Amino acid sequence: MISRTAKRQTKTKSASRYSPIRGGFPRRIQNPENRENTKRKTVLITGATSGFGAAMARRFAQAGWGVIATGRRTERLRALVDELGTETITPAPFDVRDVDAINATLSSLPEAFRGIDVLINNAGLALGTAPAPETRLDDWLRMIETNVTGLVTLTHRLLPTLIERKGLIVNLSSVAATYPYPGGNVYGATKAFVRQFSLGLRSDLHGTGVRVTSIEPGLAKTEFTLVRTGGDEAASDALYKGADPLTAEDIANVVCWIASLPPHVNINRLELMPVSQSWAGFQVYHDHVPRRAMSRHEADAAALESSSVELNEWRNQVATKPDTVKTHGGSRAWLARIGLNAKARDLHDRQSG
Ligand code: NDP
Ligand code: 8X3
Repeated sequence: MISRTAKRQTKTKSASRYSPIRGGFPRRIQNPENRENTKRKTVLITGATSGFGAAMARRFAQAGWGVIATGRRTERLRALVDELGTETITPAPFDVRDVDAINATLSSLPEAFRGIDVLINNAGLALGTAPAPETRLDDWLRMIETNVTGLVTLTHRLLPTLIERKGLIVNLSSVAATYPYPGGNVYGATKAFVRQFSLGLRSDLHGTGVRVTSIEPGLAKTEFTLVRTGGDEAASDALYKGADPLTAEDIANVVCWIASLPPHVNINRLELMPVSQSWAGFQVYHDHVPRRAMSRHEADAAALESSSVELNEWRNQVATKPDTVKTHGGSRAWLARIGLNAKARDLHDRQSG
């Protein structure tokens, strides 16, 4: 006959084998954070190949969740699986704009990852910082297809399972949804859609037990700015340098906290910024001052001046090797985005006499 103590020890031992990080039986885990031996929950994270998404994959794995990681860059998904283990995370590579790929991938998930409790609609991007008349229509359409159409497609596909499991939907909106800035045009509008869609879903899902949250971060250092500027590392570095921006881990911690709240608590909207960021004033157009958009080089000069890069060195480079000059987005919009409007205006005024 096995004594009570021995029984307890056997139970504890087998529970500890179910470490979500090292592998083991995936359906029932001991949650390292609340020490409860509960049925493991599963989260699907879009855009897990970089930034917020990758940090969330790690954070949820650490908290004992099963993670379905999506994104287009399969080699990065593979690296996450190597890091976290096949029992904890499964890759689901698809482009959120491709409905057939979404359906095919979700239909062939490994059995242990089929019941999805939390959907995190994180995949998204901004393209460009130019004012509306100077943008490329293709960029606008791609932002809408990814940030809006992709997000609603996946949400629609997963609603039945989320309702059945009284799940949670977390949508990545942005401060750009609420506070317009020059050059934010369609990006900000897609994020306003995401915020409003989240609130609308809350209404429609009333009584189902499904929770919905819109997360609205400000400046956060990820690959976001590299993507936005078409790979301009100098612009990305200048934006984050000395600003102590939010990190991907900050966002991951917030989202994981939301997912771990008791089922009767819904965070509707959550806006967060780094302490270094706050709001600037309105811009006023005076009809007696001629409107002249800053040239790309003027904008760069102002950005560089303010980001403590050697302006003279840069001017020299413009004069001698203009083709090698890295630009910062090429418009006042970029400066507004990084809070340099006043500097830009000064420079503009000085240069135009
Ligand atoms: P990153 O560029 O680091 O990550 C974006 C992720 O989205 C990547 O994993 C990328 O994966 C994925 N993605 C982009 N397009 C597609 C697509 N068509 N299909 C599938 N996946 C796609 O940026 P962040 O981590 O910063 O951004 C995450 C979210 O947070 C975005 O929605 C962004 O708008 C929002 N946000 C970001 C802020 C910031 O300052 N960083 C602030 C506020 C909101 P892959 O390329 O492999 O497909
Ligand atoms: C990203 C934040 O301020 O660059 O959504 O638009 S911002």
